[in-house]
Amino acid sequence: MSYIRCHKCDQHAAMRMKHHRLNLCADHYIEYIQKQTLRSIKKYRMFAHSERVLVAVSGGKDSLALWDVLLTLGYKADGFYIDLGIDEGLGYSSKSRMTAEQFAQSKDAQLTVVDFAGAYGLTIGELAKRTRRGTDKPCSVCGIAKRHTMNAITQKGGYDVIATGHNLDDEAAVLFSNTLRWDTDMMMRQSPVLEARHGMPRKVKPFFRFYERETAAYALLRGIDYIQDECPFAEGSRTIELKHLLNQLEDQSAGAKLNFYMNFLKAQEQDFFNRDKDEATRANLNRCLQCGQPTTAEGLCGFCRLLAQSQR
Ligand code: Q46
Ligand code: ZN
Ligand code: ZN
Repeated sequence: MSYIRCHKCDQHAAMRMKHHRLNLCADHYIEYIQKQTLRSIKKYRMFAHSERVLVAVSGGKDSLALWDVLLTLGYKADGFYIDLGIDEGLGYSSKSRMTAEQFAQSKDAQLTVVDFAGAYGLTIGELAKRTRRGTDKPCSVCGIAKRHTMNAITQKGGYDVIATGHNLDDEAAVLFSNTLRWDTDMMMRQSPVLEARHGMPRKVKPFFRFYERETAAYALLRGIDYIQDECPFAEGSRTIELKHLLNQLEDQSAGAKLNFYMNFLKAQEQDFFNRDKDEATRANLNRCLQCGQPTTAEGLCGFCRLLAQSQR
């Protein structure tokens, strides 16, 4: 019987990557993902083995796979999970929290869990309703709250860097959205590494070169138990629409997404965008009077304003 063979050994190929013209068996695929992650970390100087990394964990495949790879590569990686209290429908937050906790336990790794409602006295949904920012979806409030909480935990725990599981599909969709609007300010800031500045920690995305199906395959082949459901509010989002369009392009031309994003990074390196202007904007950041985090606003940062509004 003929079957597709691994390019490195004679075993049955568990994963086919058309864009790289590479087929690998389970063991070689796992090794490939780990080595490529290490390569990205080193090439983009994301962090060193001596530094403490905080992995933002959602309970999904990308963040758990990333945590698994970092631990396997010997990095000092702890996890961080925010329980947003999104329990509409199938109990998304409860399920994802349990999944993250079980993974941490199985690896004997440290996971910090922040119960948003416990910390701030209301769930994300309630915060959105009270501040009238998103009556049907709390996403804009959720983004602000997650960023704020993540920065706070990084500072409190003395971490050097935050690592998130964003993959190529995520990054290409953001780039596509920014390009459709020609939002050059946002495009200038999109990068696998955002350096620490003005009190904000360094943020890195070690999986930025992997397709979503590649991180999913890694999680499956490593036997990682992850939550497959998306947050119920993600349904019908603009990002998902853009991902579908990019998938259509990819179907017609293998590697389209990778080229789109990697050539963008190349253009950035060649100073396609004016960095001086971005530096000037960032140099003028203020400190929030309530929490001390950097903000473009005068007085309170976006998050502290939300909290203040919710208490009125
Ligand atoms: S922003 Fe919106 Fe996500 Fe928050 S409410 Fe859910 S879908 S989790 S990435
Ligand atoms: Zn092999
Ligand atoms: Zn603040």
